[in-house]
Amino acid sequence: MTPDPLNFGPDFRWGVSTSAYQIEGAVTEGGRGPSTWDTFCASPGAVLNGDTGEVACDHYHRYAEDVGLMRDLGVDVYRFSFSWPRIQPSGIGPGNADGLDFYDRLIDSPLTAGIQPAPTLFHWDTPQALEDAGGWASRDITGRFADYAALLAERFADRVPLWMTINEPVVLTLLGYAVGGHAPGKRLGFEALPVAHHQLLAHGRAVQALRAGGASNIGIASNHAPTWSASDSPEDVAAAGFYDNLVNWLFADPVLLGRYPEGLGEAMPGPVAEDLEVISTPIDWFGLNHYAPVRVGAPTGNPDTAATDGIPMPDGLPFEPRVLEGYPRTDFGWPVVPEAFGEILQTFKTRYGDRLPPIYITENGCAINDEPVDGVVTDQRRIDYLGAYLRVLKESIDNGIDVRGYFQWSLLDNFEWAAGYSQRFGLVHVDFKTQARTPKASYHWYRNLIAKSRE
Ligand code: PNW
Repeated sequence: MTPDPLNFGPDFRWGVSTSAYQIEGAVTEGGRGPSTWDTFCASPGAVLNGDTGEVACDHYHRYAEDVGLMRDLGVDVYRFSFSWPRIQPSGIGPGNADGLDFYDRLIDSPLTAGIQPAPTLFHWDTPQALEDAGGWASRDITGRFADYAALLAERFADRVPLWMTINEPVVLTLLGYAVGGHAPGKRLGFEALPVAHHQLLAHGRAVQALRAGGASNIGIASNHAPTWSASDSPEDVAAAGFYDNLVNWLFADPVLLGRYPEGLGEAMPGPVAEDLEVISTPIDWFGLNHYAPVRVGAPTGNPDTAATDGIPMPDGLPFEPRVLEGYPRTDFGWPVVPEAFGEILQTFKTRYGDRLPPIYITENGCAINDEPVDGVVTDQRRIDYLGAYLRVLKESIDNGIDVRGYFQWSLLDNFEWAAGYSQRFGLVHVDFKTQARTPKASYHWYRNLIAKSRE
């Protein structure tokens, strides 16, 4: 009998991921302060159809039902994020009692169901008051973030077995501050590079504060994908190499090697050498979010082949993302390229060698927007996607890459940032009018896969 290519064995940990602003709603309840995403959503034209996270999946009130869905799914771990403005409404000072109480419930409820809570400290919803004081462009926020981490450790370290500091610092840097497609909507171009440094420093300071407060098993959730050069020409290869440094190694090298890729450290503010010591504070595991590879060439300005997702780019960039032809696409238009998942894992192993801690896949998934028909959501294309990506993951593990767990993005259809509710990443369909939850075919498929791995 051939072994089941999707049997990961009994020790592999299965999970689902969510984030606070994308699912909680209740943005004015329990003393929560405003976040940059509340502000961004209120700005006309910023989010598709004027959608906002005001209600989202109403997870703030319906978390118990959602934990029930996870229990029936059989996952080992639930990745969610703390909303910083629920804990500290203006990003500073003592913890807000109602906010802390909510996260007590969100931690205790999975634990009671046999699921380990795995919170991320920050998934892009910066307290607006901190943004008004300079946000991630200002070094001050790193001290605020360390205080916030200390407060969380003090309250939750006894019950949280797995921690993540920051989600996808590259996306906040580039979309939030360089090109403005995400909150806070700044268009600083390369002047946004300090935002990367401050998030990395905040990460390092938070690792230290969490440990000092008794927390252990700490990682980061950083997204990475291969950069493919548009051709073998020296111009394209150089452009792709620059882009690769900017989106991948700018964020992983400082954490894992204590240095910036060539040419990028010079752009950073502060005592960079000392900061790198803090940034490279050892972590226990590296969380990798993976979606799709990017093809990049030298600038041509040809609008037919340049791919910018409709976001106007700053002038004079030394690279140009290109449309990646020849692959199926998700409903969001992202190419489906399972072999790129294996490639980025292998690249991490080669690049970091002994410095690479165990990996968790902290996000992977796809927007497939099937709606219920007679109460049934037959999202076969999501099953095909997950099957193909998980096969590649299993091969990578068999080839010696130390991956300990996988979190599918996402449990629920949710607020997909600038795309609003138009893109559905969930294993569970959410009717945003009634809040009815309907597990999709992919939910039943994932449940079966988890159960079989444990046999
Ligand atoms: C991640 N890109 O965002 C986030 O962590 C999630 O909150 C989000 O819902 C999920 O992926 C799906 O989008 C990304 O441009 C945003 O390559 C943009 C990119 C990748 C991930």
